Amino acid sequence: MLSVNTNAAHYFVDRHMDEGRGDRLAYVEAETGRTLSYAQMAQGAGLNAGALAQAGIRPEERAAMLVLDQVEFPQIFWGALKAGVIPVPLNTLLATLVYDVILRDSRAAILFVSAPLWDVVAPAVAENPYLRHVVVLGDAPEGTTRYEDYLKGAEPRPTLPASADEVAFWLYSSGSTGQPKGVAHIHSALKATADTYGAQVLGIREDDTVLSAAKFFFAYGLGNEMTFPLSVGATSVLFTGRPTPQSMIETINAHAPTIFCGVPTLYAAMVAEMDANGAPSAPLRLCISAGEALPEDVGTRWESHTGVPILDGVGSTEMLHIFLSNAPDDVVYGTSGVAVPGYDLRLVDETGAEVADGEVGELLVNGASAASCYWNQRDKTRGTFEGVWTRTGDKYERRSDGRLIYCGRTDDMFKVSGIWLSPFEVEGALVSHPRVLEAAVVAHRDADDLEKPKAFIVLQSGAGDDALNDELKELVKEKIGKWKYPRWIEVVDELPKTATGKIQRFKLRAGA
Ligand code: 3SK
Repeated sequence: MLSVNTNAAHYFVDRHMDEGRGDRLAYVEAETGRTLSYAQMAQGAGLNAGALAQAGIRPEERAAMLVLDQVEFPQIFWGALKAGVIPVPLNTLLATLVYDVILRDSRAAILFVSAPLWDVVAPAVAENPYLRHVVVLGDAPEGTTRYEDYLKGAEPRPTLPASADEVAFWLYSSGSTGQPKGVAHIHSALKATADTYGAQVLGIREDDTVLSAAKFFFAYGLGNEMTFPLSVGATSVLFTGRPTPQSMIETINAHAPTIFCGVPTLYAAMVAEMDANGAPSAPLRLCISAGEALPEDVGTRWESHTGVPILDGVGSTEMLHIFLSNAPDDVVYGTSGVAVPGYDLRLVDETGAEVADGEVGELLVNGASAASCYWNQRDKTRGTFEGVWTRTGDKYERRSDGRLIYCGRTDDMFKVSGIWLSPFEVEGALVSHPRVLEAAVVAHRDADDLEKPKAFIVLQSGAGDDALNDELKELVKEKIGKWKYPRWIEVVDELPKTATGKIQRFKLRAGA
């Protein structure tokens, strides 16, 4: 009996050749104009699979990828899956010390690195006992191999069979408070996210073009510009540099994507840019947001500028993509929406009992895209993956209409006068002020050693003063409750964030 190969590379790459999509455009690089068709991607992946074998990299060994968003990324990634080698895309914004930890922890046997990122990883490579090959995309420093030379002489390889449950790739979670954790994902998880969020929320189609500000190395970006478009034969525009409001608007105008994927900080800055200089002229079909909750005001202003809603959603590296979201025909800003079809959600208290509507509980999720474990971290694995349920560490409240409201990370919540306070709610009120671009709220002890909210704010422009502080305190009192106003307000140039855009409140707490 003929059975379908459940290696994910078969579905996302090889299948398009059998179904006649070879000439379609899979990727275009916004800054350089370089392109990659579906046929070129399939050929490149086959060649990469052969090159790994030629270099002596065996199935289940790890291939670290410190690679920018460029057309080589999908070829290396899928080439590894075809060969049974585990690609480990790395956040391109980390420090040398963190690369050192990750390269040792993963025991990667080969590293692919984009030339502009070489200097930051080089000291970690020099000390590493496991790497047998270092392949550089671009000018190769001494002791490394140029990508083109590495591919020379390799014979293209077909896709090895892989079971649906077999580990396919890892992502390191950004570790906002601790050591990075290698999150191991199985082959079938990729298709599971495409079949659920990709098909049933985005409704992604072959004629879509996606632009994602989030890069490949982030689970959010991997879905946006790899799994979802490749599930239907659509096109992705790759933006290699740092996304700024201006560069994103220019790229939207130049490439006319139908789907734009951003994060709240970027949307807030783009809305400010549009207030000054107008909206992009190219028409979008849909916009999505994740990483942290989207402030209501940002969603409303974006939609009034562009005429297109932002679907705010929630995902995690552990669940691979979004499992809780607003839907295109059902957007309520200020809420995270409802469970994505295919996922079950529960809100529980400290004892594990389900909380009632209107009460705050930790969000647990059950779905086919859950990771199989954290590599070599048994306690953390057991603390997060509880049977079919994955703990998110996020606190939510369910409204009577079934929509969930974000209340903060489990460890960011605190009590004021005995009542739980959600930093996120106070932040939402603060950013509704036209002069406030971003806000973060943490607990700070007053003269009586009691915890009260303290706000750190980034202004759109200009400096803060007492009058503005008084205005903001009144605004919070009026909008969300008298006891919730920040007793202290500090203006800062920027907020500390993980590379994926989540505010690191623990850093503010430490210095608050
Ligand atoms: O942070 C999120 O909301 C997210 C969404 C999709 C995939 C991964 C993550 C962390």
